[in-house]
Amino acid sequence: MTTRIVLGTCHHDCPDSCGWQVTVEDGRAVSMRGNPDHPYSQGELCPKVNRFLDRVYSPDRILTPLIRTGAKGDAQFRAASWAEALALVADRVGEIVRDWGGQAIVPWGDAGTQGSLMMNSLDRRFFARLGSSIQVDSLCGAAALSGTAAALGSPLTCDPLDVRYADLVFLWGTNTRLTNRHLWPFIEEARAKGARVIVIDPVRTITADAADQFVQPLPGTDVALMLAMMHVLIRDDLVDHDYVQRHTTGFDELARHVADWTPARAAAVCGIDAHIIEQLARDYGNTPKAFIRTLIGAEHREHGAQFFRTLVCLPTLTGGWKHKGGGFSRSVGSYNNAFLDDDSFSAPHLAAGKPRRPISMNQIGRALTDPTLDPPVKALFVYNGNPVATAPEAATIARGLQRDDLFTVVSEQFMTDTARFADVIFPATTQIEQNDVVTAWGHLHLGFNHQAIEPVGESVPNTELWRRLARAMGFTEPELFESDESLLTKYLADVDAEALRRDAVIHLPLPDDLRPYADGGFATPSGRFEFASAHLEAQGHGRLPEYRQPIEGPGGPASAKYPLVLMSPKIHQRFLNSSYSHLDAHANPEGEMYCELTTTDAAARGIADGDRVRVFNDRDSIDVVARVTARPRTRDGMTIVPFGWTWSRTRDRKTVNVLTNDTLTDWGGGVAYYDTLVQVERVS
Ligand SMILES: Nc1nc2c(c(=O)[nH]1)N[C@H]1C(S)=C(S)[C@@H](COP(=O)(O)OP(=O)(O)OC[C@H]3O[C@@H](n4cnc5c(=O)[nH]c(N)nc54)[C@H](O)[C@@H]3O)O[C@H]1N2
Ligand SMILES: Nc1nc2c(c(=O)[nH]1)N[C@H]1C(S)=C(S)[C@@H](COP(=O)(O)OP(=O)(O)OC[C@H]3O[C@@H](n4cnc5c(=O)[nH]c(N)nc54)[C@H](O)[C@@H]3O)O[C@H]1N2
Ligand code: SF4
Ligand SMILES: [Mo]
Repeated sequence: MTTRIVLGTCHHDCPDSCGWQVTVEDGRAVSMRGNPDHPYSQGELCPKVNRFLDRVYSPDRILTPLIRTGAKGDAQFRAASWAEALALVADRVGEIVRDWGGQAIVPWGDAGTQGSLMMNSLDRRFFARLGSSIQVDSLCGAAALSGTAAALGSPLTCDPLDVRYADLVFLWGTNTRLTNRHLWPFIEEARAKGARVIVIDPVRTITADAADQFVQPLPGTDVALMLAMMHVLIRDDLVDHDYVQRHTTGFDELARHVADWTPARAAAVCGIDAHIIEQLARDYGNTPKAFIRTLIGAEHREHGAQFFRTLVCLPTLTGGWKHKGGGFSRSVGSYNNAFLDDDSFSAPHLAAGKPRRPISMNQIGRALTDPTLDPPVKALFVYNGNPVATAPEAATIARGLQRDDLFTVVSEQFMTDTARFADVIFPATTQIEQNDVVTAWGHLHLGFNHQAIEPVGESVPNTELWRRLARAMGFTEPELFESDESLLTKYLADVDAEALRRDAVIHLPLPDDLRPYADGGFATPSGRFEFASAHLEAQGHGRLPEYRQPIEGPGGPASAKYPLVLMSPKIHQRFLNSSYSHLDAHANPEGEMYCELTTTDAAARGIADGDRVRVFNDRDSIDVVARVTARPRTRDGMTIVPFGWTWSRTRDRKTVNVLTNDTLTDWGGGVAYYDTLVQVERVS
């Protein structure tokens, strides 16, 4: 028997990008555990990935190409050979290009794998060669990035691990213990030295339960809270005037603007006590090493980017950026750009002379059902994602996918909400069956993933799928067939690739003392942080940070009919977006899809804990069980249906995203999932 230990890196769309080691005996992976030498994840994985091998060897895995035999959506398929499935796709796609032009073909890929090769490399070339439509916008991260970068002039923020030096930690719209769990020990390290942890979230999360203080504003009202905090900071002179004078513009204008934003005014908007706002501001202003941590939770709103633009004003006013353990930290993925040659994956010349229109991945339902779209979408390729479960307006997406004249190709490991609508499914490998490089967005390490086992069944890595499709289409350009090794060599030209392959993890070659704005250096048009910004005003985002209400919110036109704000955040330990919810070992402990209500809202509707209820709005309805407890996670006027259950686990084969809002965010191309209003009623 031969036994090998193979080092790898988790590919999931998760800030932690943990290191793992796979034990392989005679070609079969027999165990997998965290890599104890990984400087960030330190030998631990998570309740999702601890059972990864069950996923790899699951009897439900898709292991051959599949061709549809039943009605669209019925999940009825027959196994086919690669040759037959490729020929069918080449035929149909060739016909569509001839009859409608390349733009009738739309790719939809997300971050189901964050490995650089498998997420987004040869697919760019394949779709450029086809002259397809271009996928734009983002389900995750774009609004946070844009709002931050608009204010700082750059998307770069502090090293999350510097939280360990903080004296005060704000976890603002992020559920660290669930979604970024390997950062928690660094927060505990600060706490052991006396730091206080404050969570600000409309939902009482497991992170809120572990904090020293939990502040629960009404959803989407944080900008008012931030403006009032600035009011207090300026009123009580807790401003670093030297920093402000040297590195910013527009302070006087900001001071006049926030003069009206008294704690009392914000308290009425946010639904929290004015004295809490006073205290938050004073604690923040009196603590040089006050660290603000966030990820993406608050971006999923119509004014999602404004949240981030406003939030970064706080460390700028107090000079918090100067201190290791101070400042502001969100995704640090952008640090990779300086070291990795992402452009080496593109081959834009393959699209020369071909018009390419943008199609929003967030509004794919609209694109599939829009009778005026010219050319209409005639073929859709879905990979690394499950839009019917994860994108908003999912009922519209499902309706689009049922069109007889639409040809849908999905690359998947499992029969997802989306795959069940496909015409052809290609089997995809899992991370332990392929080589890749993984950039992290929750820490500053780069990971390598060594292939541990041969592909299971007839599954192939995504790159191989694009090569096979290009060959089947009769394309001949060599760029379409470049090997993974060759792609990696170019991509990694500027990092220590040898150490990366050897240890499967390296720290990005950045200084230990990162503090990106300790001495100003804001890359805005003026070279200063612009509290009042002419260029943001010109783009329609307001000269100053402003609190705005969403159209689909309390007091808005739909609120008389649909009085409850629906939050659909990630709450499950064992699901990763919609992944894993199809496996019994993960889904059974999470129980049934539910809707949580406060006792007051439940009583007003005659609903008791465990009742069957209908959650609905004009978009659709879902049939779930009510959860009503004495200690709710919600506030009155809000309800929660956690996001993650897949179709086969729900009563009516629908996920919460049939109800959510596909309005794009104020800027950045994010989407307003959480600005969704619903009504809930008991089903008798
Ligand atoms: N277990 C598990 N871990 C995951 C994932 C998963 O599905 N399951 N998904 C991964 C992915 S893709 C991502 S992007 C990250 C996301 O990581 P996070 O950003 O930490 O997670 P979210 O749950 O999207 O949002 C965090 C919190 O934002 C809150 N929030 C929503 N609106 C507002 C608001 O207006 N104001 C404030 N203050 N808070 C608000 C929500 O209630 C939620 O608790 O997590 C990753 N980790
Ligand atoms: N209501 C609501 N909706 C949300 C969110 C929310 O908080 N609330 N969060 C949003 C966020 S932050 C995100 S990031 C999105 C996530 O949305 P998606 O990216 O659609 O997330 P998943 O459901 O995990 O789907 C990933 C799929 O990729 C597949 N996959 C994994 N590896 C590979 C591979 O190597 N090749 C191929 N071909 N496929 C692979 C998996 O099997 C899985 O089905 O959801 C968003 N949707
Ligand atoms: S899903 Fe996240 S926490 Fe779990 S192993 Fe992967 S990177 Fe780590
Ligand atoms: Mo995400």
